[in-house]
Amino acid sequence: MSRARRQREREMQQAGRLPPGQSLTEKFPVLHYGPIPPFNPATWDFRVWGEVETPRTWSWDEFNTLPRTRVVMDIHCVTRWSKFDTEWEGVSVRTLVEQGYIRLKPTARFVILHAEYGFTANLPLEVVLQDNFLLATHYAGQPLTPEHGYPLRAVIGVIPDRKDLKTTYFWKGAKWLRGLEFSPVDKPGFWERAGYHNEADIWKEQRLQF
Ligand SMILES: Nc1nc2c(c(=O)[nH]1)N[C@H]1C(S)=C(S)[C@@H](COP(=O)(O)O)O[C@H]1N2
Ligand SMILES: [Mo]
Repeated sequence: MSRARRQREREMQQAGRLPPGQSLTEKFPVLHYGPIPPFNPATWDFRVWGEVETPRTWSWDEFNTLPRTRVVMDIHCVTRWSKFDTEWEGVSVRTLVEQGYIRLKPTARFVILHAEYGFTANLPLEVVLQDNFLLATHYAGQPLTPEHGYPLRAVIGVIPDRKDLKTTYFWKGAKWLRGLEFSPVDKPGFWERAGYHNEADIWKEQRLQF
């Protein structure tokens, strides 16, 4: 617990960037259930299905030709650490929709994130289409490390000064992501079924659900 860390934490609090019950970390903790999956670029694919006009699959090479976006945001873990000004690069779902790579049916209302080993997380469609949700391949200018989700993970965080965007705790950012299911109905994911809050709003401290 360094002086510098506490000083920065106070600054973030005064700037209105520290959600209730959180504390600032300069590390990047690793949290997940189960083992880290291997990655084989020859067999990896990314699937989009459900309430879309055309279900599709991208290979790893194809995924890397999609339009790219860089976002800087604050991430907030339900285990009470917050990390500020983290830099992510990858693919924006909104861009994919706007540019016609994904054509949504009007019945699409929720997105189920599917990761390796059957892990899922769920979010409302409007959150997935926000600027603070990204399918990330890079963190801080480098490819993701295996423990943080290489080759692809979802991320959601706060873009400072964008209080209009909904932000959830970081667990909704599925690591080792393999696909998006657009659904007419909500389907609670792995942690949500284990008792974590379905909405997970960081400002309302929606941590657990009883
Ligand atoms: N595939 C997968 N993704 C996951 C999880 C998991 O168990 N499996 N855990 C989530 C949880 S609980 C958290 S807090 C974040 C942690 O991300 P990090 O390890 O990069 O900090 O990943 C999320 N993504
Ligand atoms: Mo977590």
